[in-house]
Amino acid sequence: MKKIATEVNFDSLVGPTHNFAGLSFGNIASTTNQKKSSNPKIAALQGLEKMYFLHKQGFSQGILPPHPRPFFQILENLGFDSVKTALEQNPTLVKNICSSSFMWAANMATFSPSNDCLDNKVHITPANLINKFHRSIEAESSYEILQQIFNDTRYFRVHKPLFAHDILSDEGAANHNRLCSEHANAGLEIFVYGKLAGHDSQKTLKFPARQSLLASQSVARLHKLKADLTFFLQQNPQAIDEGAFHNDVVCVMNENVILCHELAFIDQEKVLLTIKKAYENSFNKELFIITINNKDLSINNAVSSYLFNSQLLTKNNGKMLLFAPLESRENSFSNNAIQKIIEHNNPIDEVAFFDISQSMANGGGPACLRLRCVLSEEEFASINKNIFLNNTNYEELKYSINTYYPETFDLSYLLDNNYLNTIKKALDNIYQVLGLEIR
Ligand code: SUG
Repeated sequence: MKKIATEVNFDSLVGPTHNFAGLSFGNIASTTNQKKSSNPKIAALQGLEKMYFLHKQGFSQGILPPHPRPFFQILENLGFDSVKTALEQNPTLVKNICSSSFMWAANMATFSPSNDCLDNKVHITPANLINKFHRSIEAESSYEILQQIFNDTRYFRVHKPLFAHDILSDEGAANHNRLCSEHANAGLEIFVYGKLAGHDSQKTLKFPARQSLLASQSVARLHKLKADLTFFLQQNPQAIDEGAFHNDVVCVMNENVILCHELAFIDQEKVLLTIKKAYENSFNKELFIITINNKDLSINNAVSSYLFNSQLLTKNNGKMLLFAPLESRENSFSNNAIQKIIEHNNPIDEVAFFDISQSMANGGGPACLRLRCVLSEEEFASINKNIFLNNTNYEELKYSINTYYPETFDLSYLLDNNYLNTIKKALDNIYQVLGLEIR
């Protein structure tokens, strides 16, 4: 068993073409806000301040760079002779190549710490995100970036994304959870899927199920996980149909806590009891299952407040902080539920609310914005230090955003070379601060 240094949360910086394009059918915020005007500068600063707040609270914070956008090669690949023609013929398609959706790092990959894997290596599989076109174009850059960061092959194995087909639809850590006695030790890995394989196997009536069991099983195989410590649960189709497009919209887990909505899973009581037994037998410690009932917080309110999309973080004293979006304080049902969680006997004893409204308007809460990576001391030491947030790179990144990020977005800007040069400068600066190459 390796000694674990820490859980590092890696957040991706928002990109300068962040906008609200209504690209994610099944994600209610994305559809509702598609006409809203975005502010890329404020969005990026909100994301950076979120990271800095957690860094100052003593949590390890990693930074992922924005993917290069607009992704003009896609227009070339589709036979357009110029951006102007593409804008005239299919503006929606052009919106896809501008999306800053890579900012939801929970969808970047599935990460398994070395203590969970039979070969004692960290395994990482970038998600193929094939359910939405604008997200599927992230997979290649995600692979490149993860390879650059986790490049010491003594410790890390970065796999290629699963083959890009509906039956292998993979949305990464948004449908993956881990329970353990403490981050330092081996854990149970819990994969959550919405359909067995292709879309013909989904049980939903309205919205698509994004994650397939076949994809989750493949990732578990690639990661060499221990069969008796690996579980596959099915999302409740009712929750998906009411807007819980990823499991992390209705559930969050950390060490010995499961916090979830009553309608998160199929056969919920039974499957959570099986997990509780496995957890308590393996780790000799109590597992707390905190279930919020539908009568106290409907799925509708869970989706609009994003209570369950909070980050659950273990503090130095062993207690947990619920790092929640501001919207979950503004919604009286979710605020009441949070106050009850804190008063009851369980490890969560504190809540902090944070404003990430630019991300929330596209359906991305605090937990969507981060990829959790548990690293041993040696693994941590092997990684380029520039990508861990400190006071210096925080100031440098803030400077790049304030200097080069626009305060609005419009498709017509893509015809303006000054605009394109400025956002290129933003990316060049950010990659330089992080000590990474744009590939
Ligand atoms: O995939 N929204 C993202 C939100 C992802 C949230 N992630 C987690 N739950 N982990 C999505 O639906 C909206 C883009 C737009 O419409 O412009 C978008 O892609």
